[in-house]
Amino acid sequence: MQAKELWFTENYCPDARFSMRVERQVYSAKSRFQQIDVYDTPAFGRVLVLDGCLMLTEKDEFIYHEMIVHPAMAVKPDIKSVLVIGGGDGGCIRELCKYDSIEKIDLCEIDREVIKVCREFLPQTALRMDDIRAELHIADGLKFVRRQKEAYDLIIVDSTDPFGPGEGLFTREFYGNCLSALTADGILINQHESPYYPEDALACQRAHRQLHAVFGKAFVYQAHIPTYPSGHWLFGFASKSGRDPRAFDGEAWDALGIKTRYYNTDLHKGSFALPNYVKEMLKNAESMGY
Ligand code: AG3
Repeated sequence: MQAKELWFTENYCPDARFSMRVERQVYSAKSRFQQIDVYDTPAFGRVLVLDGCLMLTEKDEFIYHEMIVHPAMAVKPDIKSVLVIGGGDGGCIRELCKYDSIEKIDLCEIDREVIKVCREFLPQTALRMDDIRAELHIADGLKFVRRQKEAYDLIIVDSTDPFGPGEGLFTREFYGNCLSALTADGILINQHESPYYPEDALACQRAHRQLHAVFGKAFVYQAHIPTYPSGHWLFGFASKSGRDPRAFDGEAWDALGIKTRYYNTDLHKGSFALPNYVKEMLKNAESMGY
């Protein structure tokens, strides 16, 4: 008899799922906040799953982490202090550490177990977590950011979906506190969910509506991430000055010589060009009531 195959499946909506074959389960435990699983898979390498949702895979995490960090850095090269909310896997820290100009990176992760597990099983993302500029805070991002005033040039919200521990990180109150925590020309980037499946699209609209209301202007850009729902993922860009992220000095960024596998300055410009249905969705969100 053949050995039984093991598969991980994420449910995208009641009628669509995504599966990958699992070679072995590396870790599985419930923390105070969520179920944490790590699997080895032939198609995507080692993967991290929180509460049944795929957070990252070794094969394609570079796309997400490059796209959540580099566009903001290219728009505002003088960023010195950064706050990452969530991101306990260290992927954002790794990309931020490519800039010598960054002086301080605070990471605020609610679940210390995520950091522990990623340090042990996902060195590919966690490897710069001990960089001298990085300081890890085990705290609720919602509360942490409330106490900060004009402290950060860049805030990156690297959260889970807006259910469970990440829920508060999509609210108007949170974005308002981020606005006060930013310096004069500071930038907020958030993972903005997918526009495709209905529930994700609604999360996307809510996030955009709140960001737009709080910052007065909010831009959205996209990336193709094979292992996230629908493969089409959005990011939000909002800044205190309302600057347009499509206006930036690409040559200056190229001159830094930073090595990336997905991001480049042509792609930067293109990533803000959105499909019509997404544009419409976001426009409708801006005029939705509160
Ligand atoms: N944070 C965004 C993950 C969202 C994926 N959602 C899903 N699979 N339903 C990823 C954290 C990586 N640093």
